[in-house]
Amino acid sequence: MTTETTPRRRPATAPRWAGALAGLLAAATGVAIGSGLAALFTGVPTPIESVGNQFIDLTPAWLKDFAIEQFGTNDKAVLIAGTVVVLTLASLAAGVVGLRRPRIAFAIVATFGIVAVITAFTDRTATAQRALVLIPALVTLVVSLVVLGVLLRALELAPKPGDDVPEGFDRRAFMRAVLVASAGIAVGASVWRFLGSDAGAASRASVSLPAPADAAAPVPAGAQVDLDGISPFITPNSDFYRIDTALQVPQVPVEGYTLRIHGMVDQELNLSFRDLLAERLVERRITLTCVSNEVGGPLVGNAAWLGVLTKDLLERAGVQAGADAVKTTSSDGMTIGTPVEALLDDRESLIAVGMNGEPLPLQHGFPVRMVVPGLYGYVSATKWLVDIEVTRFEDFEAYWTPRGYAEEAPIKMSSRIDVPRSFAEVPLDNARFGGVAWAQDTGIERVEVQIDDGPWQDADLAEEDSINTWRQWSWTWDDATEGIHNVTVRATDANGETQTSERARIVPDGTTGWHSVQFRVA
Ligand SMILES: Nc1nc2c(c(=O)[nH]1)N[C@H]1C(S)=C(S)[C@@H](COP(=O)(O)O)O[C@H]1N2
Ligand SMILES: [Mo]
Repeated sequence: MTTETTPRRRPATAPRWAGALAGLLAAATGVAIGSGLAALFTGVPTPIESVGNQFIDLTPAWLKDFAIEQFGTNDKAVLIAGTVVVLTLASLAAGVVGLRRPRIAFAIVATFGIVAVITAFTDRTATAQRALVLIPALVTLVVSLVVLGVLLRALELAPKPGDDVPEGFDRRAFMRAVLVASAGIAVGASVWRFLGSDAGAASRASVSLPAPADAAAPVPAGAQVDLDGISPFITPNSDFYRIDTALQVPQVPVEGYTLRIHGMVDQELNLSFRDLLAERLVERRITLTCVSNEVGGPLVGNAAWLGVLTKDLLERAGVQAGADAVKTTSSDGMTIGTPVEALLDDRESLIAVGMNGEPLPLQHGFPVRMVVPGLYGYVSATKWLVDIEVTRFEDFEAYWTPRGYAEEAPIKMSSRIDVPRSFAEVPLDNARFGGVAWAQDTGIERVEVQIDDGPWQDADLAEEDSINTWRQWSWTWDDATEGIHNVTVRATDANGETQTSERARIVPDGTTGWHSVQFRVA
């Protein structure tokens, strides 16, 4: 009698595409079900978001500015897409390798799952309980491994009955598992997409803001230059630039919202959203600017903000001697440091609840944010604001400080050409130019333009709204000549300072230099 032995090592393997599919489905099922689960709760990021958030926090300043420059406000979509591409490639590869060496496949998939768990654990944006935040990541890890196991098993080559030559993989078992995994993906993705928590949006829809006790005066008629293509004096909320570290827009319902003011104060204050609305509300137009704005860039906008004067609240709390800073924290764990002086002096810094007549849009900080005239957003404009600690600069580091940015950063005077756009054609008989200039907290006194290497000529200034808002300018080139030309702009503030032509980079405290645009007169 002879003993038949089945070879231990599989002599041949199922086709590579089947292995690749197994890997991909394993990862996709895990991620989809984990994301569906996360979406059901408020303040629980999906595994991909947690990985992205960790990536954002590890991103050095130069890479962040490169990303903003390359992708503008799509930087977040690009980050998510990049994460998905890496995951897809790794899972395809894991599946192919898994045909021969299943352990390596499990190791690859487990590594990604563990990264998801770790990043969920450290995710500063999560506002739900940590245990709840970990569940989607753990589920992603387990589901991916199980699906991988089932699919690879079905791909093992079975011997022909009564023969030791392998017949092929178990096509039926494989197809069954593919169908089950696909159904899991569909369910997870649908829950994530359609049943996701929108607690912030729902809450916002229920908010109605009282009329301000002290409304902003109407915009002076002369503040808006009549010129096609110039930025509107008031930036509509939908066009307002958005910059933050939030991969998923924080959902902060007003129900249960508390703003805590504490630290070096005589009396700690805890204010609900309702308490804030009951304060003396003022409306002020203030031009917000991002430190990452390149010369001539779009990261600046002007809005009417409704809110409580920071001064009113801080004076009530009683700022103690020796405090020089305020550390503010958002619901998503972002921190910002602001000189306490800027919140107490008469520039009228705000704890804002409204933007251009509406509750703050979710992306712009609903329900509460800070707005400080004259300071770049990263040192003043905390969105989704929940905590104000009066302290000293030497006692803390705000989010961007260890990433290479200055601790204090007043907005640098700047001017921008809106018309013409780069390489636009300008009519010979109506060569009009225009744009905006800003020197918040000081005011713009003069704007000059230069054609090619010609003399500097005074532009017409639109009426000033306030020293905290940008000011429009326009200019007509009466003796325009055909051909390609260059226009450059520079501003002078109310102190008589003129913008320097010297180029400064974004890091550590904002750009300088003159904006130039090339165009053709025809
Ligand atoms: N919570 C939070 N607030 C934040 C930021 C952020 O990343 N998180 N970014 C700041 C920066 S860098 C800027 S320029 C302004 C931008 O405000 P906006 O998006 O409403 O234009 O918000 C500031 N407030
Ligand atoms: Mo910014």
